[in-house]
Amino acid sequence: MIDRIGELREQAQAAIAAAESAAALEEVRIRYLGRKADLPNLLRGVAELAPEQRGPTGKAANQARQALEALIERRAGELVAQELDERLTQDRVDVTLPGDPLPAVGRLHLLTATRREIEDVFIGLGFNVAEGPEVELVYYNFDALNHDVTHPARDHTDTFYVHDDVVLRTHTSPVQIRAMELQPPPIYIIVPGRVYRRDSDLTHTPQFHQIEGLAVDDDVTMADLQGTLLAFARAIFGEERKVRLRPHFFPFTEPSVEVDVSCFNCVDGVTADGQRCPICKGTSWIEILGAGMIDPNVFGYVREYGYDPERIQGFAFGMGIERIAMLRHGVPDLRLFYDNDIRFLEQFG
Ligand code: 2NM
Repeated sequence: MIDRIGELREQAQAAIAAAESAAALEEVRIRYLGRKADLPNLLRGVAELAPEQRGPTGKAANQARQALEALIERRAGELVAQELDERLTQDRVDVTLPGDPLPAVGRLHLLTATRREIEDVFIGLGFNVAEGPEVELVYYNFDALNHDVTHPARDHTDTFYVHDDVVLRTHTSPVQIRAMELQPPPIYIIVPGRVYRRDSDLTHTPQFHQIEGLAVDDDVTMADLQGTLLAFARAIFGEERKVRLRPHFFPFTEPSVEVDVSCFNCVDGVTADGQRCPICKGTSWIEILGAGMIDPNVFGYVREYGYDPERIQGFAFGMGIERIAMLRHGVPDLRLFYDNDIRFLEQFG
């Protein structure tokens, strides 16, 4: 009998040590110390033993029960501590982090993203990027760009005058005159930047953004202009695009053209759902910029810097960044660029 008690005690000890949860430990307790378990049964059977065996057997069984109860209590304590340990590890909070939600990551404004994409296209074609002043001399903004003294853009109702001979530039072309003063041909530059005109309605803001281009070399022709603009149109509006040049007038170029790109939103002016295309207004063509061959009169203003009107020729072009971005992304209202409405801004960049 005493041997049996020792055996049970050892089995129970091993089971207690192996219990990995409070529930498992409770099962062990019931199995070895519960009402129907072997050890309590043995204790109840002590009365039937021979008198000289009752004392030692009862003592051994009681010791075993007390020892097992103590072991279970200790194991239960270990499990509680272990579980707390795990919870604390899992629920660990970095109290050094800021209490507020992390600030939202910013992004580029659609106009900035568009300007950079256009710049990248022309950089890929060998152009450099030049910048210059927004407050400009009338000489650079108009005179050197072959604007007659009677040209309407010179009017105080069309242009912001700072002084008699100082304006907020109305285009970035003056930077191209400045660039030609600093560098003889060949020159291949694009000029992005803010420009200002006294215009304010649904489709005009007094300040907007342009990118102009200038290429001057011995043998630059209108075909080079056309190929350059075709590469630009395909990079920005899709590889399937065609371009067409229509005659136009600009003071600083002769001949001058307006440039259309084939519509990317429809086939022959009709959209996939049978509507008249809202982008090209059903015409299949979208005007994207103005361009032309530099008028020799413009080179006359920079002759002494190496631009002999008799020997060199070049092309120039200019586009509105707002217009390119609106066409490309279907932006319906120019004012969205300047309202700073996060719901608009978050969609781009
Ligand atoms: C345009 C259209 C046509 C242009 C001309 C020049 C310069 F300085 F070389 F004469 N810069 N940009 C130009 C020509 C700009 O924008 C619609």
